[in-house]
Amino acid sequence: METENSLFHWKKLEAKGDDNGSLVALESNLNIDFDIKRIYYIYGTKSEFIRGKHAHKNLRQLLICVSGSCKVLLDNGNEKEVIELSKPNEGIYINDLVWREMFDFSSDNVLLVIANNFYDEDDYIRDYEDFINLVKNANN
Ligand code: T46
Repeated sequence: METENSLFHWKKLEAKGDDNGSLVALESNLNIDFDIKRIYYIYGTKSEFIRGKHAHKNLRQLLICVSGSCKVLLDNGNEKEVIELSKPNEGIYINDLVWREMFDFSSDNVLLVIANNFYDEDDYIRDYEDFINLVKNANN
């Protein structure tokens, strides 16, 4: 499935292999549409815990559940959608100014994130009202 909207863009990743196993390779500006500056992964999140709860001012990321599953709520201040990530050969690109919350983590979940920028706490919008005000200003 290829979906592109203002909340996210589905990315199907080509897996090499057969019934014996699979391999997915991710390469800057080839099958990843930016220069990869940072890779991190999230694991061991309790199923009742909600991660994220923030947006970014300037960051593009690809989220892939390489093990297990989790749900992601995406909110651009005008519309919201919940999607489930559960396949290691597909992911979602998320742009800046999209509020995200990750929840319903399976016990075996490993969420891999590939980012086009280094970690910068100043890039985070952690207050929902601030986020809505920034979206309004960006649209004016
Ligand atoms: C995002 C979602 C999908 C670092 O030191 N370096 C890093 O690169 C990151 C991402 C985090 N950290 C530190 C900051 C906190 O002390 O790791 C701790 C946990 O980070 P945070 O609570 O921001 O993690 P999540 O799971 O709520 O959000 C993360 C990313 O921060 C965020 O950019 O879009 O995953």
